[in-house]
Amino acid sequence: MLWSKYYIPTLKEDPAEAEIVSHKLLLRAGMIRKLTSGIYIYLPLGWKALQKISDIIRQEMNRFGAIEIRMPAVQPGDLWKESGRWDVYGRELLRFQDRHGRDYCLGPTHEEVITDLVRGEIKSYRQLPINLYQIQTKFRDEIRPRFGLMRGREFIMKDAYSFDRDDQGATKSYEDMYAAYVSIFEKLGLKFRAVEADSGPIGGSFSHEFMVLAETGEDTIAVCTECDFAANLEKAEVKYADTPDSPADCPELEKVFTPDKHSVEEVAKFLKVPEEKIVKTLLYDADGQAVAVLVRGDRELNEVKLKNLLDVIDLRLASAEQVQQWSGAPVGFAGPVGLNVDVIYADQELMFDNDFVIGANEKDTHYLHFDPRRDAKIKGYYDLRQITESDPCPRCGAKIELTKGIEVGHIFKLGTKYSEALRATFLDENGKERPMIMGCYGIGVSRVLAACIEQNHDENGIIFPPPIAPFDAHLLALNPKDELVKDKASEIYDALTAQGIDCLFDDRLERPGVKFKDADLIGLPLQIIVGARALQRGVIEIKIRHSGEKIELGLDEIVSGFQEVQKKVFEFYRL
Ligand code: 9G3
Repeated sequence: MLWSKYYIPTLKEDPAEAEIVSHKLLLRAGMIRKLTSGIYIYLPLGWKALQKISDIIRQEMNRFGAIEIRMPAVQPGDLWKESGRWDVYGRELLRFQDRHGRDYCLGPTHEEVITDLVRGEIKSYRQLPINLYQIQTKFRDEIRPRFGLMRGREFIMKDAYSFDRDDQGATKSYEDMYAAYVSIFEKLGLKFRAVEADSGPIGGSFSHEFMVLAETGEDTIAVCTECDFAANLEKAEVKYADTPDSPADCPELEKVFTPDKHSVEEVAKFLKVPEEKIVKTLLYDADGQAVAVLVRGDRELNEVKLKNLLDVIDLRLASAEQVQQWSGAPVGFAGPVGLNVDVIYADQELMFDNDFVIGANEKDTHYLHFDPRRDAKIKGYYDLRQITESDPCPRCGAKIELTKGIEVGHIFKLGTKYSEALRATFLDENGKERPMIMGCYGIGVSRVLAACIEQNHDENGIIFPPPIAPFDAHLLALNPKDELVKDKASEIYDALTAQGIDCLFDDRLERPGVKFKDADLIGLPLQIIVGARALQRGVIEIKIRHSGEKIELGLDEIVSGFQEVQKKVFEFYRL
């Protein structure tokens, strides 16, 4: 493709509104342009990369027996009313009416649509299992879309849905999709980890997220240094190697004056006790219930674990008024003794310890010598805290590490949540009517492009792994006014193209510096540089974008030399 006949509007500067590197580089490399908040136009280079990502996904999904379909973006509200989700989702679900006044939404996902299709078509166990998928735009009206393709409102998703006759079949479907995802992300040339994840409101019992490892990732994952344990921090369970011995007996509660000492740090310093001998009392409004949670002062509560324990829709920190009302004291002095709440839970770490400092439910006052089992009505002790790097791996006990990731895939065992709600049933071998067992499997296709750039860039621009790169090679004719250079570059272009190498030929009448900068910015894996001086020495130069390494090739060995270097690059990405 000749640059002069293509459309790549590169930018010299970072656009002001771009906060993260992938957003900056997608704009500067002329790959996307914003239409409106959270909604983007994919320009030629961006669209070409997205098509390469989609083709790899399609190839692997088909290989694992999934069948491609295409569902509408516009969905009838009636289906969402039937599934009960019309009233569960708020303004994130973009709703509208047609000319007859009927309700619709712009599809944020397609469980209802696919289940409605299947309930009308599948009647017998002989027709199961079936796995249908699509690659389609989704719309989710995020309050604050930001970070370019990372968190857009309209985005491209591959979403697949499996239907099985029994749980064993559903597990097989899940394992097949897990294997397909591993293969997809390997073939995309990305460094990733599959991690145990929380299923959230979607329902179902089990899920894995696929994370592209990048320090700018929004998610934190816990990864074991020895075994293959890996979990999203939201889900990572904390295991106690052994039950610590029961503590010594504890002196009686003693009130102490702690003038204006609210935070754990202030109280610890003032009373000269370590933070782990303080117990934080966190107050929550859980679907209207007043809930107190006790965690050690040096620990973080994991709100996802709490939400799953309480099984509530709406969990929020108590307001200052609620704190005053429930504890009788301003924020910072709440404690479990004499607290006016519906229920008190504690992190399991407190079960075998005592002699803690707690708020005394009185302004500027704390208690010493709190013994959880003696002094408070604790409903139960559960794993409620955030795992830390000093905790042992919950599987093998070895050291774990926390690292950042970008969620690009999420697979769920759904169970019968939608097949029951929409009565998608089949007749089994004995003619008995049963609900189909479902699974659903998503990949954020447009987010993969952003995550790929977050993981693969340097100060000069993008460094595309070959499978995602919009072109295989970037051919630069440094002085196109020089007939020799121009002719040789065109000859190389034709020879590479004849070998099936997809080449972007920068034939512009621009200075070499501009061409070098644009080539590094766009980040194709290999640059082929044709310059007058090198030609006089009978050579051209190849530059490997990810390492910066430059290799000279004689004019008679260009195609074979290029293919040699390309092989080296593929090996680097373990392709
Ligand atoms: C909504 C809105 C936003 C949503 C959902 C529904 C996320 C919703 C979860 C899923 C689960 C899986 C199939 C592909 C893989 C992910 N955000 N989810 O259900 F109405 Cl506004 O989408 N769906």
